[in-house]
Amino acid sequence: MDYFDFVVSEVHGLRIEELAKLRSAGKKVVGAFCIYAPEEIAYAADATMVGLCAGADFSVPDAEAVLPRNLCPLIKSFYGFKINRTCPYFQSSDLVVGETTCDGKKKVYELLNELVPTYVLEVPHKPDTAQGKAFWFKELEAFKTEMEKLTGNEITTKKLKEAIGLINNKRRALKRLSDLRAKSPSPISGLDGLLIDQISFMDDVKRFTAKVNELCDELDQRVRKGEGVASKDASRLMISGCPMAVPNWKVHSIAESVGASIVVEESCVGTRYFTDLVEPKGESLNDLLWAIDEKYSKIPCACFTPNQRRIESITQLSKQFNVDGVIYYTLQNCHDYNVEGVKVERALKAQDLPMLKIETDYAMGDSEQIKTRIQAFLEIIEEKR
Ligand code: BJ8
Repeated sequence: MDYFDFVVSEVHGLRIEELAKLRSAGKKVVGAFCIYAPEEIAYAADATMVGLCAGADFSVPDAEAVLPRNLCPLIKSFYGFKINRTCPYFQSSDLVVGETTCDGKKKVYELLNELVPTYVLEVPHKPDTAQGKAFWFKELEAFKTEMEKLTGNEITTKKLKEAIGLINNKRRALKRLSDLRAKSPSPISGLDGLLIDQISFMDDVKRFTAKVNELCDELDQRVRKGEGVASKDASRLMISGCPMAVPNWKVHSIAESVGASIVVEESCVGTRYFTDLVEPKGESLNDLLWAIDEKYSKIPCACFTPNQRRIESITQLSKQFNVDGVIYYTLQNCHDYNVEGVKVERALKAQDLPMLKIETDYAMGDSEQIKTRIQAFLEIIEEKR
């Protein structure tokens, strides 16, 4: 983990220096908030894509001076970061890519555009349908043109193919790491697993992929020796819900401090990012764009309707990771994930799996209350066993 701990310690230092060097060499940096931003297309134009800061509480008061308070903390956090200019990734971005997922984000991108050029992708809300895919294809084409305009580089078939390979390799490495966490005992803590997923949006892609694979080689050995971070009978939990952007480690650190073992995150900072690869069925530029279309249409974000794919994914993951319970994690005022929790709870009940719903923000004021609730949840799981 030394490499990843080092990256986090230097997340506002060396990585920013690297981005500055790229920019002085004429390359463009594109910031994004959502895994619907098609990285493959940005990289094919020789741009670098980075995730923007959206997981800290300290920027929220600045945002609340402008935005309504009853808005999701993730949105307030990123808007505050741009107002107070404290996110160096924002400050290093030539363009920000937004998307029409939830209403809060969609409207705040209009305000963000007053502060930094913001390009908004229109995401179909029924992405799994033929119409949805056709619509998204047009958006991908438009995004390709936008990236070519920004960088001055033409996106050729060869370039796009290479970029798909680059990002597929990153997703494969993350999936490999995730699969290792399915072992009992899990060879790595949930907090470390989350940290690596978070870093995947900030670090240099090739270097990051190599380091994740190196770590997996080490973890393979730990698994062979039966070594784990938590005891073999620690309750294995899934976290499912809203994404946890850096430095949001609240629920993981609380849950693991009271003896739980978090083994999987059904989240965009987790399985939703790396489960599917872009798998072209042909060699032309159009074939490659359709393959990107296909992959992104499978992301089961709660903003979409209906979203049965997510329920199926949670069911499948609960079996693969042999979980004893699920913490359903939502950010305050996130209607999509809050409402979808009803269906998730029903599906888990049908499997006789307990679920604890935690709705919170980035402040630490409710930490003790969350701790008590998780402890009580672990006792319920213990009794069931
Ligand atoms: S694909 S989950 S990364 S939109 S900002 S929806 S928490 S109210 S982040 Fe997301 Fe893309 Fe979907 Fe994934 Fe709720 Fe807040 Fe909206 Fe949020």
